Amino acid sequence: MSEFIAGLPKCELHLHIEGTLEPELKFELARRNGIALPYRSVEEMRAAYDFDSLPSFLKIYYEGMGVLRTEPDFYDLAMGYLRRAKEQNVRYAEIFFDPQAHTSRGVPFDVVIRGLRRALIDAESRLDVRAQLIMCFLRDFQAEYAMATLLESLPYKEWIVGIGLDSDEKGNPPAKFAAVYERARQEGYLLTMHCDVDQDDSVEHIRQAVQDIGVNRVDHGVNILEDPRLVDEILDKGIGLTCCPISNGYVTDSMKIEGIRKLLDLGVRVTINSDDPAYFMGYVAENLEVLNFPEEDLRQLQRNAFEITWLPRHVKDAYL
Ligand code: ES4
Ligand code: ZN
Repeated sequence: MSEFIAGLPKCELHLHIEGTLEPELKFELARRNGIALPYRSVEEMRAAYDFDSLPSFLKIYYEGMGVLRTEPDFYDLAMGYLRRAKEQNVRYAEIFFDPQAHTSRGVPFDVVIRGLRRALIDAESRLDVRAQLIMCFLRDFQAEYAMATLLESLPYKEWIVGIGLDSDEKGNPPAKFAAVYERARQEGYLLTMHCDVDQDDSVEHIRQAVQDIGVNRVDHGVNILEDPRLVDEILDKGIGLTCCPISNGYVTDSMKIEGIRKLLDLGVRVTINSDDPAYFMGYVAENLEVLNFPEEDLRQLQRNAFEITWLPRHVKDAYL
């Protein structure tokens, strides 16, 4: 790890908390909850992480989170991530969570959010790492279930800064969730969504997200380069992209570093993030490392990240 990257004050905006579940904690939670795992060791578990596409990754990701059952489980998950964030000099994070990945298997919404929220509060006072939560809907479930989840979240609105959309994108375009996004906007949530790399209709999905839904950010979104007019539009609107090179390398044939380079050169507010670090074996510092960019570019990537955070202007300015 370069000293420069280690020392750089960092900000992470594309991080699935369930994707930070390291094998060691998975074993600990399984033991605590009396769940049998089909692996005998951390090494065996990691050896099963042989995904090469989004669906093959998602299968292991959803199976893995079955050990998360109680409020302390979610606390330990988030606290584990925030401790690592501290070690990497991450000063601020916006953290995705997937409530439906838990409610769909019988874990109540309030168990999930109370555990995560308590970790965020403790991390701020004990570690001086600040974070906010973004609630993601699973796009391969029906829009009605997303809407019901949105309504279920309203009593906890003060603890959630915005919404996102993730999981399997094939056949699940942004338009499917137009009504959910409209209601979320009315409730005061900020809006982002995944437009994963190299999907069947990547550019059309980015267009829907930006023009029809009116998102504030796009998660991934590197394929926007295929449509220069859309690039101009996000430049005008100041929309940021949260890119994840190591993740790209797992779910497609490339980390898309050339594309990230091009977006940066065009002045797009591109940022570097880790996505699912426990599965892709790299936190944010490792993702910055693989780029091999000059120091000034790495500084610019962090300026972009703090600039597009969903923090009040004066708080943002204190980081910049
Ligand atoms: C994800 Cl890499 C990726 N893509 C879509 N949804 C996700 N949820 C967690 N990781
Ligand atoms: Zn993601």
